[in-house]
Amino acid sequence: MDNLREGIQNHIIELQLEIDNIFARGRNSVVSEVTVGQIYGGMRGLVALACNTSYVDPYSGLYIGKYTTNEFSDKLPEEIFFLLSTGKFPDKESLADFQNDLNKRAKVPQYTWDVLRSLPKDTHPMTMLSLGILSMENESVFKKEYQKGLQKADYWKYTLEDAMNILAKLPELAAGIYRIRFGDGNLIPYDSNLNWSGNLAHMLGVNDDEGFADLMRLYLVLHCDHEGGNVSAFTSRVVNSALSDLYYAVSAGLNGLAGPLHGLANQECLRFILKIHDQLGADPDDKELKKYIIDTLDSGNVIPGYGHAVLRVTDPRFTAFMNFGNDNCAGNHCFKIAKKLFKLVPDILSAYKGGKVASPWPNVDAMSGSLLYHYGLNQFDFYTVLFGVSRVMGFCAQNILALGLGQPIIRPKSVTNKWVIDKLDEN
Ligand code: NMX
Ligand code: MLT
Repeated sequence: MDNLREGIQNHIIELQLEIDNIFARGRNSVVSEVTVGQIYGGMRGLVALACNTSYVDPYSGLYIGKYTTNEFSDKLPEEIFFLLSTGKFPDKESLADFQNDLNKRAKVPQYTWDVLRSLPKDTHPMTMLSLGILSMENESVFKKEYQKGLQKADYWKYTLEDAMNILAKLPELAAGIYRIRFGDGNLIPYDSNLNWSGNLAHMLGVNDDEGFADLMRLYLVLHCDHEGGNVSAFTSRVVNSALSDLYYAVSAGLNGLAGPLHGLANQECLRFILKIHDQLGADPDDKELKKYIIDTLDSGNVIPGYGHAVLRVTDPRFTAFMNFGNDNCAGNHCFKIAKKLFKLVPDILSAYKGGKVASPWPNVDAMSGSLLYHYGLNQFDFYTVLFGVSRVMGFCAQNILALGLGQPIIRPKSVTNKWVIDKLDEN
């Protein structure tokens, strides 16, 4: 992985130069302000972080570097990790070198399997993923080097080592979780002739179809990163900013991803679709489906897979999944219901309670489950694990770059109501 390390090193130098120039133009310049609404409203829309792995434009969606979602969605996840962390796609040789390195590190230690097999049978797969990674924390190269006395400028290099060790093990870990939790517990061996996503598809043992392997590739590409302020990436970065190593930081990020307003929405979407199927049949008419959606809202529930804290258009990742579905799963009943929901939900959400929903459009989670279901991966409790495997690439890249740039511990200031009242009185 020499080329990856060198690519990151060069990227850190470029980014540092940009930051130096920004600081030269005015370290104390005001570029954003905070409203009372934002202080009490989850800081949505507040610009208070820099993240150079990816950027989410409210109207055109996810960019990695200069590439739009459409421009990178045909790549391999390994190429995406390279892009996230170096700002460039790898050439052939760098890709092969990176993949070889992943192969060498792919084996999950026996003690992790022992931990996972000792859990209650109905443990959520996201708990197993987070715990599986945390169980390996003792392997952290960063931690060992830090204890020996590591220079700050080298933090990122050993964090990269940890990232490689974690990323390499994710296909085996995730597939093993699936087979322990939903199968007979026998693990399918890793195949070093396959790439990262190909191995995951193979070791799940669900489907040998090439379409499924391609869906895994697309899935792991599309969920990789979504700038720095989302719950899981931000959590991971905050934890790592205390110099808790990447095992702690990744596990923490995954714990955030496990919430139904974030990554768990993908399992909730399929649950929602299956309920519609059970109650209204495979081909509900628009009128009854509209009523179902409105009843769901009136009973105080969200429509999973719709809305976003940043996006204000249909998520291009949703569109990429829908295009895949049109090409590969057009006749599937879940896919058809997901498409009907796309036709109806935005108008309903736009009009709901005077338009209080900021974005009525589908996000990444609205379609992905139907595609997995089509290929026989129908245990929807597992879906967020796949989201997590992909999103760990973003956590790793964000933390490596932040450490490379010498970013300090994250510690924003909180205030009391009294402070806000006094401030308002002053104005
Ligand atoms: N269904 C019903 N109500 C919604 C929805 C939705 N899909 N989206 C937003 N709202 C409500 C929201 O609950 C809030 O209501 P209240 O004032 O009563 O608390 C109101 O609209 C305003 O919220 P927004 O400002 O539009 O959205 P916010 O930025 O707070 O939250 C989400 C963003 C993504 C958490 C929210 O849209 C949501 O809960 N969506 C459904 C869950 C989901 O799909 N999450 C996945 C996001 C992507 N990911 O993978 O992480
Ligand atoms: C996403 O992938 O949509 C998220 O991580 C949620 C977000 O960006 O807020």
